[in-house]
Amino acid sequence: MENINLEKKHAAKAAAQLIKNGMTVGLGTGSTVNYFLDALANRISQENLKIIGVTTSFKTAGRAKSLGITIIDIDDAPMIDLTVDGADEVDCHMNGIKGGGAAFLMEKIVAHNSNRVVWIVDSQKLHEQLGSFPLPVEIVPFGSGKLITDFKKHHLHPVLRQRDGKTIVTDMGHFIVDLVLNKIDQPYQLGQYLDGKIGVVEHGLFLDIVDEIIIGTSAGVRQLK
Ligand code: ABF
Repeated sequence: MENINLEKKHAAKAAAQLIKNGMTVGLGTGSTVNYFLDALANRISQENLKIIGVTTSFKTAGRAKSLGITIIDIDDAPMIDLTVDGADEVDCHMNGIKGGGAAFLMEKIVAHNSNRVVWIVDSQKLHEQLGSFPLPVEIVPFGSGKLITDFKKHHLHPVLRQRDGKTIVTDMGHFIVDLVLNKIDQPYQLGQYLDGKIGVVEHGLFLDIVDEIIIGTSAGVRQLK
């Protein structure tokens, strides 16, 4: 576990070096991003950088504010120069699965409105093929039972995300269903199918979105571009 955290820290510190004075930065969600926030806060204070943050979750907003990072609403930001976020799984085609942290709807909106998107991941996140990580799908609570039944009919193996027996509700007030697929042969077709489903708000397939993936290693980092 220690080695994974070292890899996360290496990736996070490398991403913090991409930040330039005056930037508006999209701040992702997750433990790797938390290391990025620490490194960013250090740079801001040591170099007196003027940075504005746009967050992807209430959790990140709280952590960023506690670190003294100025946060604004996405609609008050003319443009997001660079978004740094984590991921649950990435492949060599620069596609990924996100949503283990239940923030992928806001993450996708922030990424979509960013000039550049960089993911920071540990080496365990890189897979030959997407799908070993269950695919998160954010759904509207109304009619969720029927939607889950429909997913079952299509052999998508849906599991309603719960914690301690209680259904998880996202920052935006929706439920999450995780599709246990093991492997995804046709990610683009699956993404189009989910995009068209009534009741689906967003899914965790991030296809053709990221510009660079920084993979932490025990000795440093390597990049996928
Ligand atoms: C977030 O990064 C989520 O989409 C994803 O679950 C998380 C990865 O988590 P971690 O960095 O803690 O491994 O953006």
